[in-house]
Amino acid sequence: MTAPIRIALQKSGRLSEDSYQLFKACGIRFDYGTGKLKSVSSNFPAEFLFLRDDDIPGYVEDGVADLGIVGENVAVETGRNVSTVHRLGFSKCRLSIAIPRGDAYNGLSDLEGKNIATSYPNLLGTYLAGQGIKAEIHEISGSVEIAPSIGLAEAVCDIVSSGSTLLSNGLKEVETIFRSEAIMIAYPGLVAEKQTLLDQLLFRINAVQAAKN
Ligand code: PRT
Ligand code: ZN
Repeated sequence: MTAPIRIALQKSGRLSEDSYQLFKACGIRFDYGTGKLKSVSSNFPAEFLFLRDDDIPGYVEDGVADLGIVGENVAVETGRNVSTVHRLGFSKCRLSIAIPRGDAYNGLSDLEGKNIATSYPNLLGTYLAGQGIKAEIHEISGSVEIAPSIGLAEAVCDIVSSGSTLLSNGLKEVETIFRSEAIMIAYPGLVAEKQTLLDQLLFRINAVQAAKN
């Protein structure tokens, strides 16, 4: 019997519902939202692990999970060695630099020497280095948008979707450095049997996406 393909999904957050709905649309049934950390599909050789999104690239790099769904922002930031096998088109957002609404902004050189708070030090560092800008990157794990108002930083670099969080914190978006959506990642060394299951899964996902468009 073929070993099931192991798929890591976000337990609870902005990726969870759309990830579940994607498998449902593919006709793959499993228990979801029961608080369990693992669920086995009743009609496809797959088992699902429910994890924090930040941990998913590491599980997939190590081969503990064969596949995972994460935001591309998280996949790139963690720098793990995983393959991107499909772009899923949901959880779209951007990573942007924002500054206090009242501050003047004439271009990237205005960020030179500034202290920028972010949870994405690698993505921001790579971007600034590519643009030849030297700034201080202050890594914080959450509530990045309040950093300027409490004097912790002069700018922020955070995920933006509607823009309302920036607005309500008195900030304005000045540079978009990365555009993201949910992606499916895979362990780069999948054995042939698992690759066959992945191919079957991707065939169904493509059909679901084609039917939507
Ligand atoms: O608990 P766990 O660690 O699993 O989840 P998490 O809290 O780290 O992540 P979660 O569920 O918030 O986000 C998962 C993924 O969804 C992110 O990595 C992005 O790829 C994507 N995504 C899409 C977003 C947003 N939209 C989003 N709006 N991630 C975060 N936000 C936050 C942002 O950080 C900011 O605080 O929402 C706020 C901005 O939203 P707007 O609409 O006010 O601009
Ligand atoms: Zn997270």
